[in-house]
Amino acid sequence: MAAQQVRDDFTALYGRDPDGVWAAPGRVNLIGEHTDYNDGFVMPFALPHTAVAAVARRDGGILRLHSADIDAGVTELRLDDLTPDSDRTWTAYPAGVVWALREAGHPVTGADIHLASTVPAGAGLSSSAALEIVVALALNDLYDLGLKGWQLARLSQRAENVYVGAPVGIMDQTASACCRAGHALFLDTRDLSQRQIPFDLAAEGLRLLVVDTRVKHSHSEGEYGKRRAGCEKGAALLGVDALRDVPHDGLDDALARLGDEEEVRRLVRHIVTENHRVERVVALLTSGDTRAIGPVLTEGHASLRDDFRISCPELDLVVDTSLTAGALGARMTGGGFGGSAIVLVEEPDAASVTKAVEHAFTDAGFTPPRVFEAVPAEGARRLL
Ligand code: GAF
Repeated sequence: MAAQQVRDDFTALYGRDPDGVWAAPGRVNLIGEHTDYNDGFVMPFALPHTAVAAVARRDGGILRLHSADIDAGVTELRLDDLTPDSDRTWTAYPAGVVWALREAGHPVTGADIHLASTVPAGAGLSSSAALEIVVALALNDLYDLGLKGWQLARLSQRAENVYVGAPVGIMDQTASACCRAGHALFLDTRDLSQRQIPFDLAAEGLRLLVVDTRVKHSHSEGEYGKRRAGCEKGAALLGVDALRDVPHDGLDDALARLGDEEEVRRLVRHIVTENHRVERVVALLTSGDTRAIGPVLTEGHASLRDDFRISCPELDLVVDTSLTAGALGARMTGGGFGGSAIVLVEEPDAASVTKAVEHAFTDAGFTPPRVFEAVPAEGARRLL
């Protein structure tokens, strides 16, 4: 969405100019799934798809919200009335960020906001985090709050956990706020320490395809929370703060100690092996062995499908079909139960793998998927 267009739409809507225009991207997670609420490792990168916000400050405790993507008018809210868990519509995301900023003591007195997003909604590509971060960044600038990217991520996560009521981890907000073009973000979710890992697939003759299965997912629904609770139970049974603390070479011992807790054993196995996969991918990328990450991605999918049990027939079909058609690796990405998969291919195979997946969806009677190439883009920033 062109910044100038969003700016002009703001002016037409509110009858005055915005103070600025900001953008925050959606993300793809390369590896490290459901590890973020276990204090573990993740490795997302930003998409070129962004939520763009034109914003003006206002005094008097009023927040006005409008989205070019939703067929509804301007929503006007009084800041003093913002109440967690009271809004089931899209406005809960930006309003939740304002609520979280004020709850943390930041002197936000109101705003007029107009949003437009190119991040596909419900596709597991963090459209909600992009909305949260773009609003957080705009208010950070306009109210001169001096908050860093990771602090905006923490506040946005709090907005989503408490105000929206979705028990998500910190990955998506940090990705949107902190990713850099041409890099994947190696993030330790325990202390939010970060390393930008160069990730330029085109330079190596590779492509990463995103396949949106168009099966919509939602984090507020129960399954995500159940997995989270199961992981917390596993940590408690093992006597550790978080599953991050179970070392990979201590996995067999940990599983033996869990006895007949079959479901918890599966969850623990996924988290421990997944953290290890992130470390393996970082090692391979930093040693220049990029093609070798393919099988690690595919292992990650098997673990999410068989141990964490959050895949679906459409995601499995993308993975199986693309591997048969010659992909180097493939996995679901994001929260699961639908959304998107990623597929690593040699550049000359990109078109044939895409065709194979599209045909397989037609043959299975599934809704046609949306396939696009993902190139690591820049994190949240001011545009105008
Ligand atoms: C969703 C959540 F929002 C993230 O915090 C993360 O847990 C992810 O699912 C799974 O890795 O995107």
